[in-house]
Amino acid sequence: MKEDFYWGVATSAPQSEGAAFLDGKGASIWDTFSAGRNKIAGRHTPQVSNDFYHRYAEDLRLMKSLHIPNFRFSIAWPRVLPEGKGTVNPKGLDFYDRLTDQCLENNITPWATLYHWDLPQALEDKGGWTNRDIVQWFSDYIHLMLSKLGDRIQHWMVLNEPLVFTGAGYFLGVHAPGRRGMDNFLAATHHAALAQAAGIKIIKQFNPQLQAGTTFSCSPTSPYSDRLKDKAAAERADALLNRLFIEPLLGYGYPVKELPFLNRIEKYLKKDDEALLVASPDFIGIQNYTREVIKHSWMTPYLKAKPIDPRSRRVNHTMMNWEIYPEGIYHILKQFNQYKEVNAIIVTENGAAFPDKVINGEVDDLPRITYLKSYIEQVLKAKNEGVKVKGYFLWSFTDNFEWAEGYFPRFGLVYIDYEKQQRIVKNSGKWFSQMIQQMNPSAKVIEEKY
Ligand code: IFM
Repeated sequence: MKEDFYWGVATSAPQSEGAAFLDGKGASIWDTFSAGRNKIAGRHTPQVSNDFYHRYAEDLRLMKSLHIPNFRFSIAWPRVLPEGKGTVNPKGLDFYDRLTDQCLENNITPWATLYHWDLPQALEDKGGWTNRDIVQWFSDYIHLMLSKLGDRIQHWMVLNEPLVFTGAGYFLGVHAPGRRGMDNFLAATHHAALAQAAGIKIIKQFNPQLQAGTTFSCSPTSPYSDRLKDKAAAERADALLNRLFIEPLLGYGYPVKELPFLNRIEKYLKKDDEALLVASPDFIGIQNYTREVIKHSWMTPYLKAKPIDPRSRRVNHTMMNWEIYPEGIYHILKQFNQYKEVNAIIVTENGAAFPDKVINGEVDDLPRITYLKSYIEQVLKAKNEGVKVKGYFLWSFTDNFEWAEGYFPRFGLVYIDYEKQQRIVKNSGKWFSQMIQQMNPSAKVIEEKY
């Protein structure tokens, strides 16, 4: 990693682009899922969102005016391969070509995520992540994108938060594709773990100079009480939330000791899989928003552990009902830093949703500034203590489609008036811009004036 510290903002294709059925794009599982009844709050859909597909040039100029030097976006697999494999959509490829060039023209470094949950529906119809063939389909798609953009995009992330798309999408059924049950979850988990390793290897084989990474959702877990049962429950939750995907990648295998139900994954294992699960990423992305306070629970199948709601604990929380706990990002950075195989950590997401209001053309979002300031301080504290954290990307640049919660939660530095497709830089956007100008190129402790 060349720079001292990468400051940036993050977003994703299915949450921002809109243009869901334009210019030859195929349907994604989120297009299908959101068409179902009672799946998404307010019956919202990602069809138009903030129309980034048409407004990317304007948005990148705004980003430049805020002096944001790095932009993490994702590529919509069904936009470039409408059926997930086979025939390529030239208009889809052309969009990412133009987006990349526009980033570079604005002096913004593009960081690309290859999979941010928008699986082509045509592949879900063949079993999606539960079908082992997905490792090959995904590998072919990665080759295609590298051959198109590998000359200009240096930083690549293979998967976005695999635990969330397998857990919410294939076990709980609350995210697309809406499937449930342990068998679906274990199959999807194993194939996603194979795909993350394959992706990293493909990027490095294509060009060893490229930086290959992948991202993980993570939340430190604290026991609800000093009881041994609660402590053991918190450890199990930690294995599920924080270790399930990184440990096989680094060669430790799945955390079966803490999570015996993972033994059933053997059903999907083939000869050589132990080696196929392992790769050497140049960096890992961690995505932290909160912590989980965990209590033993006989009623919760498999895990026997449950998170205790922040409201009942009477602690500050965001609109997502996630506890505001800045020390959590420090602890989780320390935890991931302990893996000796990890060379560099980037905070590829952190941010907060609050009920923003436009008053006299302004969005005075002080709670978000307070949240960001306290979290960033903890990131820099970890860095100053020697944690290999090399960057911080804020989620998100603009308000966007927040999955099953629709457009209600707003995470952006830039407010979107969806009706008029108008952009208003929130006070947090101005704050973040000033802060990174002061900090770049080297990360120091945030000065008091912020
Ligand atoms: O919006 C999501 C993103 O897609 C993945 N990480 C968490 C964000 C906030 O929920």
